[in-house]
Amino acid sequence: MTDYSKQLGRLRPAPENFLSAEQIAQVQSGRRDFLRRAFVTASAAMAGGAAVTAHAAEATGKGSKLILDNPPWGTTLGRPVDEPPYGMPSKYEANLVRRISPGLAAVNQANVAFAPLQGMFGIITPSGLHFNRSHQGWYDIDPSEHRLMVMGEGDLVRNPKVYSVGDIMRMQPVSRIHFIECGANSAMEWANVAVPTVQYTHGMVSCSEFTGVPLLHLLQDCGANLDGVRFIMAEGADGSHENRTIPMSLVLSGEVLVAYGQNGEMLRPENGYPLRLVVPGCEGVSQIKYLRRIKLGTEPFGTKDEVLGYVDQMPNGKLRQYTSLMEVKSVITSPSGGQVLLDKGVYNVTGLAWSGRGRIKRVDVSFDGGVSWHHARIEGPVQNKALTRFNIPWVWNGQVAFMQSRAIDETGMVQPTYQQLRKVRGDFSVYHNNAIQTWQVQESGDVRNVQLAHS
Ligand SMILES: Nc1nc2c(c(=O)[nH]1)N[C@H]1C(S)=C(S)[C@@H](COP(=O)(O)O)O[C@H]1N2
Ligand SMILES: [Mo]
Repeated sequence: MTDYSKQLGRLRPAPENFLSAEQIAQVQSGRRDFLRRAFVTASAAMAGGAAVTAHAAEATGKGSKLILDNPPWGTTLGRPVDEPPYGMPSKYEANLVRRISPGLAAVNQANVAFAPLQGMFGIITPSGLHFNRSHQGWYDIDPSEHRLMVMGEGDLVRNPKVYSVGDIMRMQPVSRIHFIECGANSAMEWANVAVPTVQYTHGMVSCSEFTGVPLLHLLQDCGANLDGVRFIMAEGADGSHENRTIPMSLVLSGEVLVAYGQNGEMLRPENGYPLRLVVPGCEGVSQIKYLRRIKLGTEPFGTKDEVLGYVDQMPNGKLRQYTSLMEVKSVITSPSGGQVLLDKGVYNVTGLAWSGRGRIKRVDVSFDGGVSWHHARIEGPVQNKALTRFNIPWVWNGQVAFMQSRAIDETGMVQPTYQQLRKVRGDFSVYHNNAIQTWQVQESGDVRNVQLAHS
């Protein structure tokens, strides 16, 4: 194998991931001058997802001092182990946060905060960075005052019940890793608005280990006539009273969960505490937060959230309804829009792939805009309907490049190009954009969000 270590490239994160002047001042206070520059550079790089600390230290010309000197943390007593009682990320990571897109102009409550995909590793989204889409703002609901009702049309449910959170937590739980993606993820790209970073192009997807009870168990517990039910309606307790129709076939598969756990602790309030529906593979809007009601029926319910919105306008002017499956998709998360390749050499190109139909089978990566493709290395074990991490080394020769990733799932579905997608869907869509993303690397090393005419 080639030894790439001597030609290792350096990556600068997206501008917004640099620490602000204020934060830099914080870092500087109480530290010796020569240490500070190295730290600021290194921490800024880490906030952007680039592991270049060694280079950052060298760049200041103080690399040897940093390893030879005994710094304050090597000569003093550290902080008490029980402070703070709930741990937080390092203060040097303060810029890796959720953000509202510059491309969206809505009030803050009824908006969406995007996850900073450019700075994450692996497949689990830290709960504090899970994207947050709330139509009416989020709430921190007292779990002792929260109830979930299961009922049905006619005599579909023999014993309609009202459950407390405690009732549900007493049942046999399962824990499963799944992605949640808003149907409107990458919506700006339909109009080729070219928002600057992967946080805004793809940051409405996140992935957690959810713990809860299969909804099927609750229906059985209520004596539901499982053969007679064809659709269920799920409704949230928040001001938007989000409600959606979900096909009974998904519930019967056992995959739909009434979840209370997220990444080993209770759900975060922003993500639906104390109960949310998890509908693996379906668009985010079906995954009702603050879940308060399940109603069983025989026809789709035609709720406000599937009539007024979440429909796809097709080229012939007709509106397509109930398209809730999230198709196979992937994106390179680093290097990505707004980041800068600081010199020629080897980079680890990394990204995420997912499919609402099941597991990811393969991810191909191109550096020439889709002319030639290389198999990326997939990090296993690959989970069902979950984010999947891919990596591939790449030598940047200093010339213009067009980076793309193309995912293929276990059912054989292949992520389409924009040309292929627009041919079927036309130009009026908002939701369900799973097209191949292109990042242009310019000669300067700047990475930009572009769409190519041919792909
Ligand atoms: N009760 C309720 N559930 C909701 C919403 C909401 O506003 N209220 N937003 C929906 C939408 S559009 C999405 S994309 C997902 C987002 O889940 P998250 O905020 O946990 O990322 O929740 C869905 N469930
Ligand atoms: Mo959404």
